[in-house]
Amino acid sequence: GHHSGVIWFTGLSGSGKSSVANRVNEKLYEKHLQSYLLDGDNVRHGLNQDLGFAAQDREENIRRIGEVAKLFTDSGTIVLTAFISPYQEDRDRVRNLLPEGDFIEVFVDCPLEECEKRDPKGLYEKARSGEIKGFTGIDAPYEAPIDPELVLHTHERDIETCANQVIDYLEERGWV
Ligand code: GGZ
Repeated sequence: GHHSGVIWFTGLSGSGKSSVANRVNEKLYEKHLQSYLLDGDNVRHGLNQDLGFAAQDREENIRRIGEVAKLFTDSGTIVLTAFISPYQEDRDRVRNLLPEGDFIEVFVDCPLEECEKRDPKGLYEKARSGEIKGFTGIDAPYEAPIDPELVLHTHERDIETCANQVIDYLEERGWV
């Protein structure tokens, strides 16, 4: 059978959250499952365009995303989210919003040095030079998940392998 719930990807900028989440979303589509991906492109530019990157803004960002994700699950949709979500407390709050077992925390574990080397948008360079202040991993915190359901090593495995790891886990859990 199929189950609705939230697959919550967390990790540094450039860790590969969006890439893996997009690939998982495609694979769910191929399995004829209803799924939806929430990410910076469709949330930070719309619903949350009033929010920046101060700690309080990030908290509110994650709170709203959690509420939206919950609404989507009410419609029977599997929700994937791809946000840095740097605070354990904020992630736990979303977990506690949902019925037990409906929240899968996926730690996209990529070393900072690798994210910085990738620097697809040149943001790390700007953070190092002080042009951007409060950048996660440089001068703002990232709290790695304490007890995530899944850990993906995106610096050692390709996107396809990581996406399959998520799908395998969903099969184990009986979501797909
Ligand atoms: C972290 C920032 C910042 C700061 C802009 N810190 O690589 P990106 O560009 O596409 O991903 C980052 C994105 C992070 O937004 P989130 O909504 O995921 O963050 S949080 O969950 O912490 O609320 C990066 C860009 O926005 N960006 N300034 N200061 N990332």
